Amino acid sequence: MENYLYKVLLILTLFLFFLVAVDSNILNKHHRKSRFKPIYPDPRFPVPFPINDPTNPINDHNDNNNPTSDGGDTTIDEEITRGDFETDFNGAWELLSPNSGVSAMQINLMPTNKIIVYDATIYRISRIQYPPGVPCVPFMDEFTHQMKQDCFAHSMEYDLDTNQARPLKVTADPWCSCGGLAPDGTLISSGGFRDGSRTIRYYGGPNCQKDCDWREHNEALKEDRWYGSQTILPNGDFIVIGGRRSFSYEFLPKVEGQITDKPYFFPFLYETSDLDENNLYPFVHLIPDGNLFLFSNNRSLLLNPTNNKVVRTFPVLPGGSRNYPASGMSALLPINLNNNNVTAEVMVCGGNNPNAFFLAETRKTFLSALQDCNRMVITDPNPTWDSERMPSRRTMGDALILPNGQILFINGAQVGTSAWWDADQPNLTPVLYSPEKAKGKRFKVMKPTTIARMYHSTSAVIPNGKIWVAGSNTHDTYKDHDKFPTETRVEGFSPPYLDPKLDNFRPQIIEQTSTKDLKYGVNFETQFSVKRGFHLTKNDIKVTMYFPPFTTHGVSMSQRLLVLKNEAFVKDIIKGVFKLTSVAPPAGEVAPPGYYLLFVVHRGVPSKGMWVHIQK
Ligand SMILES: [Cu+2]
Repeated sequence: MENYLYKVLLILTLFLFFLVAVDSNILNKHHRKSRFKPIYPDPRFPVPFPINDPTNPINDHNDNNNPTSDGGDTTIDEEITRGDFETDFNGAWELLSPNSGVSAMQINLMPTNKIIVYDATIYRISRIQYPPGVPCVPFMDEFTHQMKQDCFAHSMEYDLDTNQARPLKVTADPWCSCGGLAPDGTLISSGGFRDGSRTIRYYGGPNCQKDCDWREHNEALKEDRWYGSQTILPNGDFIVIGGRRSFSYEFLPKVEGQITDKPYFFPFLYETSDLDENNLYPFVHLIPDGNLFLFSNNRSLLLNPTNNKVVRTFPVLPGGSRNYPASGMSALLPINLNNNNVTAEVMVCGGNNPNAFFLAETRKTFLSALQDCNRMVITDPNPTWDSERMPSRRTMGDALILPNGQILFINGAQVGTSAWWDADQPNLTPVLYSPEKAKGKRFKVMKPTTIARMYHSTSAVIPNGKIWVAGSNTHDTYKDHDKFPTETRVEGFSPPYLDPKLDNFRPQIIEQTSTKDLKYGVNFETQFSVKRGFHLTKNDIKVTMYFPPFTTHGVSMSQRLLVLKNEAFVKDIIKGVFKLTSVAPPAGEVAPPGYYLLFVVHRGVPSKGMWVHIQK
């Protein structure tokens, strides 16, 4: 009997608890619609995550239709897809280095967190000399016909941790060349000017661990590659396409020190060359079916790099010329691997009139750069260009894909073209582009810089999510005093996602317990924490992988961002750790082998990048 009474009491108690729980849930639901702020308990006991602060100005609980905050509601539906955090922070600039020694004409971020920079050697000057013990380079002075010594470094390794530059030695002129990061972490650069026009140069990788320098192999290419484009292929090899009067492409040798096999004549490059050329540094994007999208001047096509056949052609992009020297920008939009049919969409923006270079060169008349920005889904059966207007005109800009999938247009000028002294009115104002937003709402004007970054300027996404901005030299030498002096200053630009107010929502990858060696198509785990991530669900998190491009002349070669498919999501509330299982990209066509920066993105707010490596 006593036993029976106990049981009844226990059931009654449980029932009461249940009622209280239901009631508080109803109250919570009311709070959601109420204009009154909910009252928050005093966090007297240690809790795994800080309790929501209703005074925080960040919209923690917006949804796609209603981006206004109603305070710190805590009832979250697992199925809800919430929009990205909105912020009115429009970026910030800082000076990272007052003088990096070498003007950054060509750059590539390395998995060592160093940026390899090189300029042309033809100037025979920079702002940093070889250290003692490194012999100078003898050269023939073209004006005096005398042999002279060049003791200036034209390349350097920029350390992102210390912002210090270490001079490097490059001799065969890599002026207006191209390059890319090989799967083993070697930077491979090809082409250049005169003695460097057929050079393949190597830096770092397994052949060198510490204090590396360039390893140059001259006459390794079959044709001159001055203003050519280099792109990584699904198997990790490189193709190098075009260059001045080189209407062909070739495949870089698989082994360092060997020479290429043969050039493949490619009429498209000839057909798209006009009086001002306007077909140099063609835009090349590897798309997930393994074909290469090639854009030159105003035309584009799809090339199969394994059988060298043109797969299809695309509609002409009207409005002007897009490649060097008109110098527009292009990017492959993020590849979303959550879609069943993986599509590929490209964008081509800015540039100038086909005659703009001639007028700038001969009359110093600088035509206004183009202001249009165009997208095309190239995997569509009947693709067409969809055009919009950028907030400002831009030539010689960079189009960088940010870790969260936004595109940043940065650097360049508003009038004129590429080449020395051929532009004016620097475009000091970066523009952020959100490709997923509705047309008309995609562009956001950022805070301007004060330093002109025009011809021979560069920029790069670095692991902390900032943009490294350097270079700009509109002269055939180094000028200290000029309207546009030769720039060796390095700036850092923080995009809106680095708003300090978003820091509590920023994921932090726990590198020790996260997978860094990925295999195609195989699930892998990333662990991370978020200070204010108590209510985080799988839908709030994206994992992205960024291939660090080789950037020069407004072209970021091999640049791509992949949005991975997430499988499982486990919260270990006690430890404050999230464990996310994602599917590695399926194949080299989607993600060529090599090093990528992996980011965990929480509703648009990216973590710091972690280096991962992917292969078969
Ligand atoms: Cu150039």
